[in-house]
Amino acid sequence: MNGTAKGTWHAPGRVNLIGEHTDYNEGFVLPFALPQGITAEGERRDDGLLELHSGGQREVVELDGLAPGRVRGWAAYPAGVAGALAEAGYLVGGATLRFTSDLPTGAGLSSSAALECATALALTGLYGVKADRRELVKITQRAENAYAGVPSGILDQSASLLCERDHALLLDCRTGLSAQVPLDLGEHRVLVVDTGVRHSLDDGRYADRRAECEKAAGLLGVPALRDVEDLAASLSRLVDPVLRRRVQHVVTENHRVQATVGLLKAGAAPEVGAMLTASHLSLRDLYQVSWPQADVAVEAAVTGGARGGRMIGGGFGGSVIVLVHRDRIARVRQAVDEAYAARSWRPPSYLEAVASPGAARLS
Ligand code: GAF
Repeated sequence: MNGTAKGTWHAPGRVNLIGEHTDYNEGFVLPFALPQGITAEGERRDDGLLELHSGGQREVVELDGLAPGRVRGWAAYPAGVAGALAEAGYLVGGATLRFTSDLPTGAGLSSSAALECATALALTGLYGVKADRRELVKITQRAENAYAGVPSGILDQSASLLCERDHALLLDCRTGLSAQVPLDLGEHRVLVVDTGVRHSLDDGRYADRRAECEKAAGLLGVPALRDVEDLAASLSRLVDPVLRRRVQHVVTENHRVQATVGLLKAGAAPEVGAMLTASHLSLRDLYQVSWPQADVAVEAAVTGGARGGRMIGGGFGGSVIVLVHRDRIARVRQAVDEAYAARSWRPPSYLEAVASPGAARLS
Protein backbone atom coordinates (compact mmCIF):
# COMPACT_ATOMS: atom_id res chain seq x y z
CA MET A 1 0.00 0.00 0.00
CA ASN A 2 1.35 3.44 -0.90
CA GLY A 3 -0.91 5.30 1.48
CA THR A 4 0.05 7.17 4.57
CA ALA A 5 -0.68 6.25 8.20
CA LYS A 6 -2.01 9.69 8.96
CA GLY A 7 -2.47 13.12 7.43
CA THR A 8 -4.56 16.27 7.20
CA TRP A 9 -6.73 17.34 4.28
CA HIS A 10 -8.80 20.46 3.61
CA ALA A 11 -11.80 20.93 1.33
CA PRO A 12 -13.28 24.39 0.78
CA GLY A 13 -16.80 25.69 0.69
CA ARG A 14 -17.84 27.71 -2.33
CA VAL A 15 -19.59 30.74 -3.64
CA ASN A 16 -21.42 30.26 -6.89
CA LEU A 17 -20.85 33.49 -8.79
CA ILE A 18 -23.68 32.68 -11.18
CA GLY A 19 -25.54 29.70 -12.67
CA GLU A 20 -28.12 28.71 -10.07
CA HIS A 21 -30.38 25.69 -10.51
CA THR A 22 -28.71 25.01 -13.82
CA ASP A 23 -26.51 22.06 -12.77
CA TYR A 24 -29.24 19.41 -12.74
CA ASN A 25 -30.57 20.86 -15.99
CA GLU A 26 -27.21 19.95 -17.54
CA GLY A 27 -26.30 23.59 -17.95
CA PHE A 28 -23.47 25.86 -16.81
CA VAL A 29 -22.23 27.07 -13.43
CA LEU A 30 -19.44 29.45 -12.39
CA PRO A 31 -18.41 28.84 -8.76
CA PHE A 32 -15.22 29.71 -6.93
CA ALA A 33 -13.78 28.15 -3.79
CA LEU A 34 -13.61 29.98 -0.47
CA PRO A 35 -10.64 29.94 1.90
CA GLN A 36 -13.04 28.59 4.54
CA GLY A 37 -13.86 24.92 4.55
CA ILE A 38 -13.60 21.63 6.38
CA THR A 39 -10.40 20.04 7.58
CA ALA A 40 -10.11 16.30 8.15
CA GLU A 41 -7.34 14.90 10.30
CA GLY A 42 -7.18 11.22 9.44
CA GLU A 43 -5.53 8.11 10.74
CA ARG A 44 -5.71 4.63 9.22
CA ARG A 45 -7.06 1.76 11.31
CA ASP A 46 -7.30 -1.91 10.56
CA ASP A 47 -10.55 -2.94 12.27
CA GLY A 48 -12.84 -2.00 9.37
CA LEU A 49 -14.42 0.87 11.30
CA LEU A 50 -14.88 4.50 10.40
CA GLU A 51 -14.71 6.58 13.56
CA LEU A 52 -15.97 10.10 12.89
CA HIS A 53 -15.56 13.12 15.16
CA SER A 54 -17.09 16.55 14.66
CA GLY A 55 -18.00 19.35 17.05
CA GLY A 56 -17.84 17.10 20.11
CA GLN A 57 -19.87 14.33 18.48
CA ARG A 58 -18.54 10.84 17.77
CA GLU A 59 -20.05 8.27 15.41
CA VAL A 60 -18.69 4.83 14.60
CA VAL A 61 -19.67 3.15 11.35
CA GLU A 62 -18.88 -0.40 10.23
CA LEU A 63 -17.63 -0.39 6.66
CA ASP A 64 -18.67 -3.95 6.03
CA GLY A 65 -22.22 -3.93 4.65
CA LEU A 66 -22.34 -0.13 4.39
CA ALA A 67 -25.28 0.76 2.14
CA PRO A 68 -27.58 3.73 1.49
CA GLY A 69 -29.97 4.25 4.39
CA ARG A 70 -27.77 2.52 7.02
CA VAL A 71 -26.29 5.70 8.53
CA ARG A 72 -28.35 8.74 9.43
CA GLY A 73 -27.57 12.33 10.41
CA TRP A 74 -24.32 14.16 9.68
CA ALA A 75 -22.29 10.92 9.64
CA ALA A 76 -24.19 9.80 6.52
CA TYR A 77 -22.10 12.27 4.49
CA PRO A 78 -18.60 10.92 5.31
CA ALA A 79 -19.87 7.34 5.63
CA GLY A 80 -21.57 7.75 2.25
CA VAL A 81 -18.23 8.70 0.71
CA ALA A 82 -16.67 5.48 2.03
CA GLY A 83 -19.66 3.56 0.65
CA ALA A 84 -19.58 5.28 -2.73
CA LEU A 85 -15.80 4.77 -3.02
CA ALA A 86 -16.29 1.04 -2.42
CA GLU A 87 -19.17 0.90 -4.93
CA ALA A 88 -16.89 2.49 -7.52
CA GLY A 89 -14.26 -0.16 -6.85
CA TYR A 90 -11.85 1.99 -4.82
CA LEU A 91 -10.81 -0.09 -1.86
CA VAL A 92 -10.35 1.94 1.27
CA GLY A 93 -10.39 0.56 4.79
CA GLY A 94 -11.06 1.86 8.27
CA ALA A 95 -10.05 5.28 9.53
CA THR A 96 -10.48 7.73 12.33
CA LEU A 97 -11.41 11.13 10.92
CA ARG A 98 -11.59 14.31 13.00
CA PHE A 99 -13.36 17.16 11.25
CA THR A 100 -13.09 20.85 12.05
CA SER A 101 -14.80 23.64 10.15
CA ASP A 102 -14.60 27.38 9.78
CA LEU A 103 -17.54 27.39 7.38
CA PRO A 104 -20.95 28.37 8.67
CA THR A 105 -23.37 25.42 8.34
CA GLY A 106 -26.57 25.94 6.39
CA ALA A 107 -25.35 29.27 5.04
CA GLY A 108 -25.53 28.08 1.43
CA LEU A 109 -21.73 27.90 1.26
CA SER A 110 -21.66 24.17 0.67
CA SER A 111 -20.48 22.77 3.98
CA SER A 112 -21.90 19.32 3.14
CA ALA A 113 -19.88 19.04 -0.06
CA ALA A 114 -16.78 20.24 1.80
CA LEU A 115 -17.32 17.45 4.35
CA GLU A 116 -17.68 14.88 1.58
CA CYS A 117 -14.66 16.10 -0.36
CA ALA A 118 -12.42 16.28 2.73
CA THR A 119 -13.45 12.70 3.50
CA ALA A 120 -12.78 11.55 -0.06
CA LEU A 121 -9.27 13.02 -0.06
CA ALA A 122 -8.52 11.66 3.40
CA LEU A 123 -9.67 8.09 2.66
CA THR A 124 -8.00 7.90 -0.75
CA GLY A 125 -4.85 9.51 0.69
CA LEU A 126 -4.68 7.15 3.66
CA TYR A 127 -5.04 4.10 1.43
CA GLY A 128 -2.91 5.27 -1.49
CA VAL A 129 -5.87 5.09 -3.87
CA LYS A 130 -5.37 7.08 -7.07
CA ALA A 131 -8.67 8.55 -8.16
CA ASP A 132 -9.15 11.28 -10.71
CA ARG A 133 -10.74 14.45 -9.29
CA ARG A 134 -13.65 14.22 -11.75
CA GLU A 135 -14.26 10.69 -10.58
CA LEU A 136 -14.25 11.94 -6.98
CA VAL A 137 -16.85 14.55 -7.94
CA LYS A 138 -19.18 11.74 -9.02
CA ILE A 139 -18.41 9.66 -5.95
CA THR A 140 -19.03 12.49 -3.50
CA GLN A 141 -22.23 13.45 -5.33
CA ARG A 142 -23.36 9.82 -5.09
CA ALA A 143 -22.64 9.94 -1.34
CA GLU A 144 -24.87 12.99 -0.97
CA ASN A 145 -27.68 11.71 -3.22
CA ALA A 146 -27.87 8.07 -2.18
CA TYR A 147 -26.42 7.94 1.34
CA ALA A 148 -27.46 11.33 2.74
CA GLY A 149 -30.69 11.37 0.71
CA VAL A 150 -30.16 14.88 -0.66
CA PRO A 151 -30.98 15.15 -4.41
CA SER A 152 -28.33 17.78 -5.20
CA GLY A 153 -26.56 18.32 -8.53
CA ILE A 154 -22.86 18.41 -9.29
CA LEU A 155 -22.09 22.07 -8.55
CA ASP A 156 -20.85 21.98 -4.97
CA GLN A 157 -18.57 18.93 -5.14
CA SER A 158 -17.06 20.19 -8.42
CA ALA A 159 -16.32 23.56 -6.86
CA SER A 160 -14.66 22.04 -3.81
CA LEU A 161 -12.53 19.61 -5.79
CA LEU A 162 -11.73 21.47 -9.03
CA CYS A 163 -11.45 25.19 -8.25
CA GLU A 164 -8.15 27.04 -8.35
CA ARG A 165 -6.86 30.13 -6.58
CA ASP A 166 -7.89 33.46 -8.21
CA HIS A 167 -10.16 31.66 -10.69
CA ALA A 168 -13.79 30.77 -11.09
CA LEU A 169 -14.64 27.38 -12.55
CA LEU A 170 -16.77 27.39 -15.69
CA LEU A 171 -18.31 23.94 -15.60
CA ASP A 172 -20.42 22.32 -18.26
CA CYS A 173 -22.59 20.09 -16.10
CA ARG A 174 -23.52 17.84 -19.03
CA THR A 175 -20.04 16.91 -20.19
CA GLY A 176 -18.18 17.56 -16.94
CA LEU A 177 -15.68 19.64 -18.94
CA SER A 178 -14.46 22.75 -17.19
CA ALA A 179 -12.29 25.80 -17.73
CA GLN A 180 -10.57 28.05 -15.22
CA VAL A 181 -11.70 31.66 -15.68
CA PRO A 182 -9.38 34.29 -14.12
CA LEU A 183 -11.38 36.19 -11.53
CA ASP A 184 -9.83 39.62 -11.65
CA LEU A 185 -12.28 41.93 -9.93
CA GLY A 186 -9.93 44.94 -9.78
CA GLU A 187 -11.13 47.23 -7.03
CA HIS A 188 -14.31 45.23 -6.56
CA ARG A 189 -14.99 42.53 -4.02
CA VAL A 190 -17.54 39.77 -3.57
CA LEU A 191 -19.15 40.17 -0.18
CA VAL A 192 -21.11 37.26 1.27
CA VAL A 193 -24.11 38.26 3.37
CA ASP A 194 -25.23 35.34 5.52
CA THR A 195 -28.89 36.14 6.03
CA GLY A 196 -29.06 33.89 9.09
CA VAL A 197 -32.03 31.99 7.65
CA ARG A 198 -31.25 28.27 7.63
CA HIS A 199 -32.43 25.84 5.01
CA SER A 200 -32.24 22.20 4.14
CA LEU A 201 -32.08 20.80 0.62
CA ASP A 202 -34.13 17.78 1.61
CA ASP A 203 -37.31 19.61 2.63
CA GLY A 204 -38.96 18.76 -0.71
CA ARG A 205 -38.88 22.17 -2.35
CA TYR A 206 -35.55 21.55 -4.11
CA ALA A 207 -36.79 18.17 -5.33
CA ASP A 208 -40.02 19.85 -6.55
CA ARG A 209 -38.00 22.25 -8.70
CA ARG A 210 -36.03 19.38 -10.21
CA ALA A 211 -39.22 17.48 -10.98
CA GLU A 212 -40.78 20.55 -12.62
CA CYS A 213 -37.74 20.99 -14.83
CA GLU A 214 -37.76 17.33 -15.86
CA LYS A 215 -41.46 17.54 -16.64
CA ALA A 216 -40.98 20.67 -18.75
CA ALA A 217 -38.08 19.09 -20.64
CA GLY A 218 -40.25 16.04 -21.33
CA LEU A 219 -43.12 18.18 -22.62
CA LEU A 220 -40.72 20.10 -24.85
CA GLY A 221 -39.15 16.89 -26.13
CA VAL A 222 -35.59 17.78 -25.11
CA PRO A 223 -33.19 15.69 -22.97
CA ALA A 224 -32.74 18.58 -20.51
CA LEU A 225 -33.66 22.27 -20.27
CA ARG A 226 -30.13 23.07 -21.36
CA ASP A 227 -31.23 22.04 -24.84
CA VAL A 228 -33.97 24.66 -25.16
CA GLU A 229 -32.87 26.99 -27.95
CA ASP A 230 -35.89 29.01 -29.00
CA LEU A 231 -37.16 30.28 -25.66
CA ALA A 232 -40.22 32.14 -26.97
CA ALA A 233 -41.41 29.18 -29.03
CA SER A 234 -40.83 26.79 -26.13
CA LEU A 235 -42.73 28.98 -23.68
CA SER A 236 -45.67 29.19 -26.06
CA ARG A 237 -45.86 25.39 -26.08
CA LEU A 238 -46.21 25.13 -22.30
CA VAL A 239 -49.68 25.63 -20.82
CA ASP A 240 -48.69 25.51 -17.15
CA PRO A 241 -47.50 28.99 -16.03
CA VAL A 242 -45.31 27.44 -13.32
CA LEU A 243 -43.41 25.35 -15.86
CA ARG A 244 -43.08 28.39 -18.13
CA ARG A 245 -41.47 30.33 -15.29
CA ARG A 246 -39.04 27.50 -14.47
CA VAL A 247 -37.96 27.16 -18.11
CA GLN A 248 -37.50 30.90 -18.50
CA HIS A 249 -35.22 30.99 -15.47
CA VAL A 250 -33.04 28.05 -16.49
CA VAL A 251 -32.60 29.16 -20.09
CA THR A 252 -31.81 32.77 -19.24
CA GLU A 253 -29.55 31.78 -16.33
CA ASN A 254 -27.39 29.68 -18.66
CA HIS A 255 -27.01 32.73 -20.90
CA ARG A 256 -26.12 34.86 -17.89
CA VAL A 257 -23.30 32.46 -17.04
CA GLN A 258 -21.88 32.83 -20.54
CA ALA A 259 -22.32 36.60 -20.45
CA THR A 260 -20.57 36.77 -17.08
CA VAL A 261 -17.60 34.80 -18.43
CA GLY A 262 -17.49 37.18 -21.40
CA LEU A 263 -17.49 40.23 -19.13
CA LEU A 264 -14.73 38.79 -16.93
CA LYS A 265 -12.61 37.98 -19.97
CA ALA A 266 -13.20 41.49 -21.31
CA GLY A 267 -11.92 43.03 -18.07
CA ALA A 268 -15.38 44.41 -17.32
CA ALA A 269 -15.87 42.86 -13.88
CA PRO A 270 -18.08 45.67 -12.46
CA GLU A 271 -20.64 44.91 -15.19
CA VAL A 272 -21.03 41.44 -13.70
CA GLY A 273 -23.10 43.13 -10.99
CA ALA A 274 -26.01 43.59 -13.40
CA MET A 275 -25.89 39.85 -14.20
CA LEU A 276 -26.03 39.02 -10.50
CA THR A 277 -29.08 41.19 -9.92
CA ALA A 278 -30.82 39.82 -13.02
CA SER A 279 -30.12 36.31 -11.73
CA HIS A 280 -31.59 37.21 -8.35
CA LEU A 281 -34.78 38.63 -9.85
CA SER A 282 -35.15 35.52 -11.96
CA LEU A 283 -34.65 33.25 -8.94
CA ARG A 284 -37.13 35.35 -6.97
CA ASP A 285 -39.88 35.77 -9.54
CA LEU A 286 -39.52 32.86 -11.95
CA TYR A 287 -37.84 30.07 -10.05
CA GLN A 288 -39.40 31.22 -6.76
CA VAL A 289 -36.66 30.03 -4.43
CA SER A 290 -35.70 33.32 -2.78
CA TRP A 291 -36.66 34.37 0.74
CA PRO A 292 -37.50 37.80 2.24
CA GLN A 293 -34.13 38.32 3.98
CA ALA A 294 -32.31 37.67 0.69
CA ASP A 295 -34.53 40.05 -1.27
CA VAL A 296 -34.06 42.79 1.31
CA ALA A 297 -30.28 42.24 1.44
CA VAL A 298 -29.94 42.51 -2.35
CA GLU A 299 -32.15 45.57 -2.58
CA ALA A 300 -30.47 47.37 0.32
CA ALA A 301 -26.98 46.50 -0.96
CA VAL A 302 -27.71 47.84 -4.44
CA THR A 303 -29.36 50.96 -3.03
CA GLY A 304 -26.32 51.35 -0.79
CA GLY A 305 -23.94 51.36 -3.75
CA ALA A 306 -23.22 47.72 -4.67
CA ARG A 307 -22.97 46.88 -8.38
CA GLY A 308 -25.39 44.00 -7.95
CA GLY A 309 -26.18 40.98 -5.88
CA ARG A 310 -28.05 37.72 -5.71
CA MET A 311 -29.01 34.78 -3.54
CA ILE A 312 -26.77 31.74 -3.90
CA GLY A 313 -27.33 28.01 -3.50
CA GLY A 314 -30.55 26.05 -3.43
CA GLY A 315 -32.65 28.83 -1.94
CA PHE A 316 -35.12 29.36 0.92
CA GLY A 317 -32.25 30.32 3.22
CA GLY A 318 -28.51 30.82 3.35
CA SER A 319 -26.49 33.60 1.81
CA VAL A 320 -26.50 36.40 -0.71
CA ILE A 321 -23.44 37.69 -2.57
CA VAL A 322 -22.96 41.29 -3.57
CA LEU A 323 -20.38 42.77 -5.90
CA VAL A 324 -19.13 46.00 -4.44
CA HIS A 325 -16.24 48.44 -4.83
CA ARG A 326 -13.95 47.96 -1.85
CA ASP A 327 -14.41 51.61 -0.79
CA ARG A 328 -18.15 51.07 -0.52
CA ILE A 329 -18.16 47.88 1.54
CA ALA A 330 -18.77 49.68 4.85
CA ARG A 331 -21.60 51.72 3.34
CA VAL A 332 -23.26 48.65 1.82
CA ARG A 333 -23.00 46.73 5.08
CA GLN A 334 -24.58 49.63 6.91
CA ALA A 335 -27.43 49.80 4.39
CA VAL A 336 -28.15 46.08 4.79
CA ASP A 337 -27.88 46.25 8.60
CA GLU A 338 -30.30 49.17 8.69
CA ALA A 339 -32.79 47.42 6.40
CA TYR A 340 -32.69 44.37 8.67
CA ALA A 341 -33.01 46.45 11.83
CA ALA A 342 -36.04 48.26 10.36
CA ARG A 343 -37.75 44.84 10.14
CA SER A 344 -36.54 43.71 13.57
CA TRP A 345 -34.45 40.97 11.97
CA ARG A 346 -31.20 39.80 13.55
CA PRO A 347 -28.24 41.47 11.79
CA PRO A 348 -26.66 39.33 9.07
CA SER A 349 -23.02 38.27 9.15
CA TYR A 350 -20.50 39.12 6.46
CA LEU A 351 -17.56 37.43 4.82
CA GLU A 352 -15.35 38.68 2.02
CA ALA A 353 -15.18 35.90 -0.57
CA VAL A 354 -11.66 35.38 -1.91
CA ALA A 355 -11.20 32.88 -4.76
CA SER A 356 -9.08 30.16 -3.20
CA PRO A 357 -7.58 26.78 -4.09
CA GLY A 358 -9.66 23.62 -4.21
CA ALA A 359 -9.34 20.67 -1.86
CA ALA A 360 -5.80 19.59 -0.99
CA ARG A 361 -3.62 17.71 1.43
CA LEU A 362 -2.20 19.98 4.14
CA SER A 363 0.23 17.60 5.83
C1 GAF B 1 -27.56 23.35 -4.09
C2 GAF B 1 -27.25 22.02 -4.78
F1 GAF B 1 -26.49 21.23 -3.96
C3 GAF B 1 -26.50 22.26 -6.09
O1 GAF B 1 -26.32 21.03 -6.75
C4 GAF B 1 -27.26 23.25 -6.98
O2 GAF B 1 -28.37 22.64 -7.59
C5 GAF B 1 -27.66 24.49 -6.18
O3 GAF B 1 -28.34 24.15 -4.98
C6 GAF B 1 -28.57 25.39 -6.99
O4 GAF B 1 -27.85 25.92 -8.05
O5 GAF B 1 -26.39 24.00 -3.70
